[in-house]
Amino acid sequence: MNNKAEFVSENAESQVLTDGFHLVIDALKLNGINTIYGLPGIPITDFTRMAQGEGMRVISFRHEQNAGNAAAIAGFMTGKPGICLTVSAPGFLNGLTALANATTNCFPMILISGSSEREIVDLQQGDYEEMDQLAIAKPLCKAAFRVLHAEDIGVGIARAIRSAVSGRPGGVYLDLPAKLFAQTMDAVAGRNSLIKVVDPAPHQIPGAEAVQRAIDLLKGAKKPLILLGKGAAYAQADDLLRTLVEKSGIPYLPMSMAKGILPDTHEQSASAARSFVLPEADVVLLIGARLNWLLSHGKGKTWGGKSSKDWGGQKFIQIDISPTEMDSNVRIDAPLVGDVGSCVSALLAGMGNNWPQPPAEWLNAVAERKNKNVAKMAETLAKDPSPMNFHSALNVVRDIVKANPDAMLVNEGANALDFTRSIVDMYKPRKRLDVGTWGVMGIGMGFAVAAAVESGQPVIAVEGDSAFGFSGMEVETICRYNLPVCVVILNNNGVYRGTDKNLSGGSDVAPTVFVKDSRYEKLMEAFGGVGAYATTPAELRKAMEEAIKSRKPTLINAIIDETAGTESGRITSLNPAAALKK
Ligand code: ADP
Ligand code: TZD
Repeated sequence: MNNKAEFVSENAESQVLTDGFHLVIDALKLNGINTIYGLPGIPITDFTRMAQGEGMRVISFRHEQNAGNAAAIAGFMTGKPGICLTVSAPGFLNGLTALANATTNCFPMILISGSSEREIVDLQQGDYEEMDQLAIAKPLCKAAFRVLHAEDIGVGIARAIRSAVSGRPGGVYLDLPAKLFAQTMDAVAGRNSLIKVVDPAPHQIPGAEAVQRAIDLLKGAKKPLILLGKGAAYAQADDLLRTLVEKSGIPYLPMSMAKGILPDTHEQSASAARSFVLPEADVVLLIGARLNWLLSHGKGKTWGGKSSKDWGGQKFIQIDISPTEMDSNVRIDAPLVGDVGSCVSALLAGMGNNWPQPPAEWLNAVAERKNKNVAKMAETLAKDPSPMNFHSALNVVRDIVKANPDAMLVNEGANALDFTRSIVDMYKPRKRLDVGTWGVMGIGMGFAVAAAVESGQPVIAVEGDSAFGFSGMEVETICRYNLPVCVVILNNNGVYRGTDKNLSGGSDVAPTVFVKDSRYEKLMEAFGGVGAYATTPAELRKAMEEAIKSRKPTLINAIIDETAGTESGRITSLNPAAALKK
């Protein structure tokens, strides 16, 4: 194995050569990409060693899906594509779920997989880990490329970067056959073939007419509402968004991963009055948020419609970088196509200095509903039931996040997700990372690793006990890199709850039930981290405080009432059997 970026060929005297391994490393570094999340094996083992040798951070995982999730969320946090590196066929497939999830969530990432000999794959002659990976990846990502020649590596990486971050961000697949890595070429020609991508995510400026249309609609509103989505968080236009909200005086709702763009304690936040403002609002300004299932497709009872398919009568203004997002579910009266920063700047310029505040009647009605709900929640949080329930445990997490607003919060589960989202306030942008558009389980430890690596801040991962199981083995990774991750498992002995019964009366437990009183904390202890067992809020608080202070990998097994929680959390109605009960 050659560890040097350039070397003198033994055959052609004095010609300095480079190879495919180093051209890939150099191309990534040239574009400011210095971290790889992956899992070694043929044909990329040497690549991982060399990348580390060349000063890149190579974070090695126990399963590719977790490496892929780490890369995806690194992309969301930084706006640069996160890199996931896998071996061929099975490793590639393990990474593919994360790539598809990244694309669905508009997170920029590049899945780089080594692949087998093209000639053998294409004739289907049964190579080691044979698979036509490019064809399989294509429908699941934004773009897919294969590089066959060392001199094309620069172009391949440049195209992958641009595809991942320009326009609507997403996942890109880059296929690198084993033979490519060992190809050599003249070092100077190699260096010259690399591309430093200029302006990878160009601003997209909205048209003047589109801006005026949006302003006219907003100005005439009696009950305006702003909805911030994770596209707004991704855009890193935090100051502009805050100015827009405050200058307009309009109540706003953050979607889950948009929490913290403005602090959740902001007086214009209408989160605590969500079910009141959605059906009541007459003009809704969507910023980087799709009208998908998470927003009931912009219609139905949530929006004041008479039945589940009816339009509620409100008008929509939508800021999105993707023109085809408009009208995807309901009519968009004022589409504003462009990047969030450019669109919000244009709106602010058009609003001028004397923008009228929304009618006091509307603001008072929102405030009244909000205060009532906040008081109700405070009452619930003040209770101290034994055993703990979601509220009493999350009241502790809420305090810890308030005291540590720079900490990252990772969150997955069903009830563990829904309750955390509504109870734990966020104070800064891009701090809350969760299951996203698919509601996918398994992002937990991958996100936690990347959150720690990319931010350097303590990470709190609030996990349902089922959710944790999908990526739990990565606690070894967390210990290996000594990351300041505190995993809190809200343990109620099963999927959703731990109390289901076997309908046949047989001896197997119900499909949703786990081993009772599992000692998850011992998993962390097995690898040298800190394990804690908490049955009261006081024990949980103490363990979390210690974890944040010490920055030691910690897993707290927080024992929750096994009857607490509902089927699928807040989306019970999406279970097909719910229709039978109607
Ligand atoms: P949420 O789940 O928080 O509602 P979604 O993932 O549904 O958010 O929507 C995010 C939207 O943001 C996508 O439609 C995407 O095209 C858009 N988007 C992503 N980045 C930008 C950006 N920089 N400027 C404008 N829109 C963006
Ligand atoms: N598999 C994948 C990849 N994603 C999923 N969303 C599911 C399965 C189904 N599922 C949910 O939607 S939530 C959940 C599963 C298995 C786990 C809920 O149990 P939990 O959380 O212990 O994590 P709560 O707090 O007990 O509800």
